[in-house]
Amino acid sequence: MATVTETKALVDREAWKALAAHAEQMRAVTLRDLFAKDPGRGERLTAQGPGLLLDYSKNRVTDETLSLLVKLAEDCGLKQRTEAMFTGEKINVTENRAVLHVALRAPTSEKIVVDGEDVVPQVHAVLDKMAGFADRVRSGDWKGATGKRIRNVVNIGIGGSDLGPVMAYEALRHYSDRNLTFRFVSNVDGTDFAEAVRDLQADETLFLVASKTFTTLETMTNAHSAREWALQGLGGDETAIAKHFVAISTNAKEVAKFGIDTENMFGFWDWVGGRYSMDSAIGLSTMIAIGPDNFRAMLDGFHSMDVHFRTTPVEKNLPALLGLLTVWYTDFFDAQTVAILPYEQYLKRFPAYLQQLTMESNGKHVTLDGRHVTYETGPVYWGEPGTNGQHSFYQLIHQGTRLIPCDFIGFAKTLNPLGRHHDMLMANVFAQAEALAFGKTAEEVRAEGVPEALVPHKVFEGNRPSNTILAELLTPSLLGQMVALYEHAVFTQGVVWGVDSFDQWGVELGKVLAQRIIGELESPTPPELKHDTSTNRLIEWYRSHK
Ligand code: G6Q
Repeated sequence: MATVTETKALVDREAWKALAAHAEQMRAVTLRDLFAKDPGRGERLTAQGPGLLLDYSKNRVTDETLSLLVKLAEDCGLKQRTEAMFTGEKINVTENRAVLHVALRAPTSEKIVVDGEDVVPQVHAVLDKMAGFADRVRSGDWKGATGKRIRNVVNIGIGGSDLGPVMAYEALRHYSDRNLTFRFVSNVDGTDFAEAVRDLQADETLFLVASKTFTTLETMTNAHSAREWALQGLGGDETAIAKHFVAISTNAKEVAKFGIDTENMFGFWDWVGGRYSMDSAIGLSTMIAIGPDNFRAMLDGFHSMDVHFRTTPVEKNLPALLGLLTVWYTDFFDAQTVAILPYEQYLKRFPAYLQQLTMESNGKHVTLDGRHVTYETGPVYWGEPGTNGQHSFYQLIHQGTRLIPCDFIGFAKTLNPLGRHHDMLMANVFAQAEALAFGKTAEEVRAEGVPEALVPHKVFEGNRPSNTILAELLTPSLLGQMVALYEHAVFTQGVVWGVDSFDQWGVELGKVLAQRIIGELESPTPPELKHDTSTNRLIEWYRSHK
């Protein structure tokens, strides 16, 4: 493990202590008051990114809060840590790796050196290879074993090798080739694979096996089932497989062992974390769907947000502000969750994508130097596209007992203009944020003639914070910006909390235990079970009922 210099504990920092004291005063301050006293607030507390506007005025913050948060970021070394990331330092200390998803979208003019090698030319070589392949599939030039063109593309992967591709495909569906069908298989539950292929013909289907390690249980199990399914559909001809399987991996040896020609392997590097990999070769399904030009536009969008994050002062820096506001509520207002509420149907998988990005990154209880934290770290991220959520869980956000900061995401234009739909959709974005912030007092309710007994039920306390993120139109470039916005917000939080946002040791234990239990479930004779009595009993129940 790389050495970490022990740093001052977060709670001992002056800015942290000042924030804690300031938070006590802020508890009684309402957004109604803040807006009433400051007519310029709605204009002033906004920040403009490359293609995004962040309105953070409906947060329970004052100029003092913001300057203390900025000070905290500075004291925690946000600037230095950002430079360390962008220049390829091994900031993922527990895995001794550089963290260079920013290199995946760096233009050819940039130079980023890792272990003595400039990685930018390597990135572009893979992108060119992907583009060549994507063009061949899209044009019908790439033929299946029976000479038919490919009509279906099935991505097999899980976690970072699935969530990004699914989210991006859904988000950019408008730009996709509608003659191709895309499916995504991730779960080891056989239903996922069975349902994904039930209406597909093997001779028109291409499988992309996406796995950085090429050893992941779920992905390899699904890939082997896909191989059998394809063989069956192709008349058992082993040589036919080459035309129907390609791999996306860093592990050429395992790819070859599986039987995929490494000529048809698209590589990436150990400095790309799974949840930061949708813009690497892991995005091959995205590139086949939307075409290389659109994919490159998406990368340019990512890059523009990278530049914004790296060069803009914290007080005007969208990702930094977003990250710091989450620290504010998580650590000083006991907020446990953040709701992601995109008012854009194409972003329906965006909250699920962000769940991994945020929670796998900052769901940590020790600092870089291994000390147990004495403050809260990563909150739970969740959400659904608007307006659906309004008819289910928004009740709790408006009138429940918990503080749930919300990120509303909306667009000026829709990709599917249809009568008055879009104005209605956007009216709801603005109305929800307004209602959460300002609520409705008992007097206002009474003035409507509501019977006294009902008044408390109809009161909205307000003072519930939200960000509103607006952009003109959902384009590939905009999606890149949006993902990079959250990537760097997560980074900012990780820097303040002093955790390693790039490892994920927490997923290991369950995997190891499952490996042991698989044998016990499959054993023809009753195995000797040495778990706790609950687990033993559950295994016995399963064995006797399966
Ligand atoms: C993400 C994690 C994890 C990973 C999956 C799939 O940051 O590392 O979600 O992406 O476990 O791993 P493979 O790509 O190696 O199959």
